[in-house]
Amino acid sequence: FSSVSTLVQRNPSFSTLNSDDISYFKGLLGEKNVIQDEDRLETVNTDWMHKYKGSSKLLLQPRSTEEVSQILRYCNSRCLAVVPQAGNTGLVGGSVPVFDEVIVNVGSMNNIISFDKVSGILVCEAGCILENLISFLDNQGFVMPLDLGAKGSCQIGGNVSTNAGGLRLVRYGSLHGNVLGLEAVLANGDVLDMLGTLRKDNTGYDLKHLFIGSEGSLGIVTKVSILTPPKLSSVNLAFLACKDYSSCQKLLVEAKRKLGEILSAIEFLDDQAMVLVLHHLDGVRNPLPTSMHNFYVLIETIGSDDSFDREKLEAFLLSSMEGGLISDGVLAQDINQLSSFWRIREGVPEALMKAGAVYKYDLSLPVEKMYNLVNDMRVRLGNLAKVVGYGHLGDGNLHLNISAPQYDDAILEQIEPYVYEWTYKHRGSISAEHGLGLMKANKIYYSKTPETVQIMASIKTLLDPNGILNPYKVLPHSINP
Ligand code: AKG
Repeated sequence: FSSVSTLVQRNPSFSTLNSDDISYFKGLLGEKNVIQDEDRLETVNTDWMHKYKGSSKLLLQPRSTEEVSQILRYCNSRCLAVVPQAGNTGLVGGSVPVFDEVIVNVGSMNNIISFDKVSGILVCEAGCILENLISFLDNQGFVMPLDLGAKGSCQIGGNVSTNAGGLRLVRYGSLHGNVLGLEAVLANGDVLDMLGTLRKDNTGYDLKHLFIGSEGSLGIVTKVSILTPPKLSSVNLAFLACKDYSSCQKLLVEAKRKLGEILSAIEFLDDQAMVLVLHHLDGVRNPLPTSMHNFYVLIETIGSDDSFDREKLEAFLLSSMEGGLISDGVLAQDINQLSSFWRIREGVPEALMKAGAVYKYDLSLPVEKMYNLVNDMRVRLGNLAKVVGYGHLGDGNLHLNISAPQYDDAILEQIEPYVYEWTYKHRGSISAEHGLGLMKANKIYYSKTPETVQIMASIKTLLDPNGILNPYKVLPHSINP
């Protein structure tokens, strides 16, 4: 486990649990939703990477907004710290306790409340698993504007709270655009009903945005309403090889111009990522096996006219091939091939997990500079570790992952603060889509000015004066002890 929590001190103003607290929660939620079993606690105390681990003694499983409200009202009055948790698939230590915070898991709140087939607006509870929402919408002839590798276990409340980006942001935009409304419970138990289903509403400050991406530090999101686009009939996916990063970048520019409205995803991985996927994931094979290429790019189109879309895509691929931007490529011929191509890109984090220790950086950078960081990092680390680059080419979002047999301070010293300084110098963001969590709370100044952070801290104090919600995360520890 990372030694990160040893850098933070437990805030002494938080109370510790006593038997009266447990009795209160049992009275409120029933015995079976108040969990003290060690095995169950081990799972919810530990993050997906097995890198961050808390020591919470209590997991609460509310089934309604009213129960969440009662829990928070009580915790606030007792000054008990709380970690809001959904699918616990986060990558920055944001969804697990640092010390003994009470875990409030919204997974039992998993009902779809309504779906309007005319507007495409879905209203559901925070604990709905993303993949279940995707399947539900598919049956209705619609799609979720959000799709990501963790869809089988991540939950929409967590996605919204972290403003997760995923594979189709290039087409549908971020959750700040797609979430039309939400309901959130504040630290004092007050329920903020902002569950609007309107496309347009300019009546004052749009406070829902405070809860999108604030990682449960301002309130617990309990319900969301989301605008979902109709499912279109024609989906195509090309798996392409490029000789260098400059070709990937030119391909992006061409794809945006030539595919226009049908472009739905443009993702990339480098050869190191491909090697790891082929080595660690069962049943995955390289669709372009004749030689190893330096870069692979997936280009997906979604449109409403199969022959028109296909013609457009094929013309684009032909001109890119003739222009030397693509060195090889293949188009998925059926749904199985389509998912096997996506499995390669979506499987990179899993392959890295299986390879050993991994240092993860999720950066927004100017596309033309993005891969220079991977090259610079390789020079810095030499044989100490493997440096892997992949991510959302169309969004300028690099996932820089550094893989080593085990965590080692000598490696970390080569990576940080270099990676953050590099990002700052290029006016990038140190968290494109994963949040700050515990990992980057103290690094916020690389991407935000002191004045901005101060306003954030004031908002935090206004909404959560005792600081009980997700402490030690998001804001720097000097402000948010
Ligand atoms: C992705 O694969 O798009 C992710 O967001 C995960 C990146 C990572 O594991 O570093």
